Amino acid sequence: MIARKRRNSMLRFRLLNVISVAMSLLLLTSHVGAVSDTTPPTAPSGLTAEPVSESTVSLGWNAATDDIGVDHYTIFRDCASVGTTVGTSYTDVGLTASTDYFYYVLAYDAANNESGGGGACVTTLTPDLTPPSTPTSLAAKMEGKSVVLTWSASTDDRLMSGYKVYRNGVQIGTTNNLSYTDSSIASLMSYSYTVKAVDDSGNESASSTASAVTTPNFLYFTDFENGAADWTVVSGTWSTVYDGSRVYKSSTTFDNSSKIGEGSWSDYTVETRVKVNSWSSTNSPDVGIRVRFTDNKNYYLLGYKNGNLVINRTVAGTGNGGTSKPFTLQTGQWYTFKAVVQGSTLKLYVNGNLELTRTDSMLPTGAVGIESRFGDSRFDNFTVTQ
Ligand SMILES: [Ca+2]
Ligand SMILES: [Ca+2]
Ligand SMILES: [Ca+2]
Repeated sequence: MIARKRRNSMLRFRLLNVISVAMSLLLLTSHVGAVSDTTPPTAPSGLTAEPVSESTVSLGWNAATDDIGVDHYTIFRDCASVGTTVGTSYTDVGLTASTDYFYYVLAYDAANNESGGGGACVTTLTPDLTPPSTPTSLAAKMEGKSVVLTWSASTDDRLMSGYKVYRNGVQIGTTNNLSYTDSSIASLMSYSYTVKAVDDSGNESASSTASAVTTPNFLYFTDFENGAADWTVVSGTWSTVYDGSRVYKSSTTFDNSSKIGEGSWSDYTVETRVKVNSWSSTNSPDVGIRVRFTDNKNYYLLGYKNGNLVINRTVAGTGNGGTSKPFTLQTGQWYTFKAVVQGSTLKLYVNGNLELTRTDSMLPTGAVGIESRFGDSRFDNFTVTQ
């Protein structure tokens, strides 16, 4: 009943409408007096056909109406039905690139009365042979015992799919984001990272400019996901709790400290994420990293104490004023504290900024640890490197 050639489609479908209406009238006439539904739905109008890709077309139309109710729509491609739906859209897949297709949609009621309908022509897109632009601004930096990569977005003439991440030329992952965390790293390694962009058709961009890191010697690392059984609680009470991930939490009493590592250690860098949820007293509360930490009477504290950043020394249980500067530590906010001890030089960094330096040689060696007084303090990603 429907001509196969796409050209003259409008004329052809006007003819189809006429035939359809005539058939409906015929059906009506032959069923006079019957209670069954003999009135077909109105024609679905406003059919649109958009090429989504080289092999996919997206169809949409306005709902038909019926005296009883529209039951479903059937979608025809080049005179053959390709699917049915109760909605007013349809995605036709598995098509050939750069090819013309002709669609029409008819509505049916429960008695299978068929509406008239108009058609629409569409040409699928040519194959996407153009790769995305090359990712730029790739930067690799150490965070805890991971390398975190960031880069700038690529663009594509069609649709972007994602990114492939390579380390020393070997693909290590894929992502749809503009960052990637490589947690499978070892001490004293040189890693060179590159990123490629991939589009929806699988075309790959050139490799980004490489960004390299040399990893430090990791003396110790924990993200506390497996607890803290290897730590030695020196004072107070500590537990691991969930706070975005597992973290190591102090009690809110006066003095809490916990220790890890070897008493023979001398020069190293300690880095940890730290957050104080709340203070339980204004009586000189503090939180920070202990280095050259032998026992609760011999250590340096690098951190926050009562409105200041400090590098304090305690020897044989006696503290001194140390080095300090005013600092506002917001409760409920994560900070990164870093303590660097080399010989007699001690440095405190907060969020990557060098805040305090102190020279002192009274404690030459000792393990590392953390301290919290009168605070609900949480620690995570505790890293000791050389
Ligand atoms: Ca009907
Ligand atoms: Ca492309
Ligand atoms: Ca954690």
